Amino acid sequence: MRITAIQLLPVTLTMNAPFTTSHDSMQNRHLTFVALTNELGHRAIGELEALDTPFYNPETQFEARAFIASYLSPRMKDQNFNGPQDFNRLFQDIAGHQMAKAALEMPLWALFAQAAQIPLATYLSQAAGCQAQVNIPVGISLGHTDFFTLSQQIQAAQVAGYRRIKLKITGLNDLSTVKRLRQAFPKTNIMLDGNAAFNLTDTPKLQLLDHLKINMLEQPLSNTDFVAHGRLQTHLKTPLCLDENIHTLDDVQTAIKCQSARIINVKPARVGGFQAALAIMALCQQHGLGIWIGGMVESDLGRLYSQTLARLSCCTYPGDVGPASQFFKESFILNPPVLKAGRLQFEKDATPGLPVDLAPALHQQLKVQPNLLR
Ligand code: OSB
Ligand code: MG
Repeated sequence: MRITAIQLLPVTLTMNAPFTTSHDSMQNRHLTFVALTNELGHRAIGELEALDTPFYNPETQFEARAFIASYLSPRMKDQNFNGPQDFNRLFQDIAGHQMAKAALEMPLWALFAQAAQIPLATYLSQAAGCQAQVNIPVGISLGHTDFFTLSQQIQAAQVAGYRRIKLKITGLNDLSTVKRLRQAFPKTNIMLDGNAAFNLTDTPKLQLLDHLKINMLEQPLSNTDFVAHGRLQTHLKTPLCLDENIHTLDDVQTAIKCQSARIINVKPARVGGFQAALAIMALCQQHGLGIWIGGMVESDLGRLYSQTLARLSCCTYPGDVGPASQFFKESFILNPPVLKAGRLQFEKDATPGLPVDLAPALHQQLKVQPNLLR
């Protein structure tokens, strides 16, 4: 397969409400659609998931967009791909830039699935050696805010049927809010995401969580520290989950060696795409680590990729892959999967590739968008 055209389309989405973590507060979501066309005229559209700020990971939306335009796209031009795995062979010498790579790699998988005349979910499940499910339980990630607002949001999430609720915590002060929320919602499946807000000296305070039946604590400590997470886990019954630490398969090996976590949040964008995500999921399975698919506040179009990955039966927890309407009013596709009683519903697999009906405005914009490979 040859990629004959690559188009980049920057978009800005207005958030329903700011999404706040310990790293930053997102007011608008800047994204870049990456449309790949092959010699058969098939098109698949990926999305660059880097944030505006370099706090969650080193890439930023504006720099990664420029990197795709100046470096990755020209190198992709006229290359022959025998399978989606050829992507990583072509780019293996480039250190890092996982989100930029993923924006090109994931739609390439969709094009190969289309060429093979099978749905992307089936194509991925064959590569992974597990089943693609027709509907999946999902969780929701609630941004940091006050007790009263969170109480209302948790109630609404329960009405929608979400299977677990992730609360963002930004420091020790938030532990008392978590305690109050646990009292108000004694039965709710709650997990916490620290987004690197804590350090090891907080261990005695974090032990409070062991009494609050918290499902897991995601990334409490620094973005790069595997040893400290391993130490913290020896003092906590609450299982730790890693997010920011994991950029590569090697990072998962390190986490296993240091016993830094019992669960891995797999985000295909953060690890450079589907091939790396599948390798990480296989390694987690081998070592008995839990797996779930995380989100990057994607548009409904970009979210389709993480939602498709989350259909694989090797995922052991509900992911942050619910409808993007949680964040935005704008919609780029006409047929996003819908949530019914906390389960995301997918079409009975029929259409090859990643079946998307583009919203007319996006369709129109791609007609006038410059082709980087011209
Ligand atoms: O830490 O999981 C995170 C969003 C942006 C950056 C980091 C994180 C998040 C989320 C994802 O919590 C929420 C979602 O997309 O549903
Ligand atoms: Mg996280």
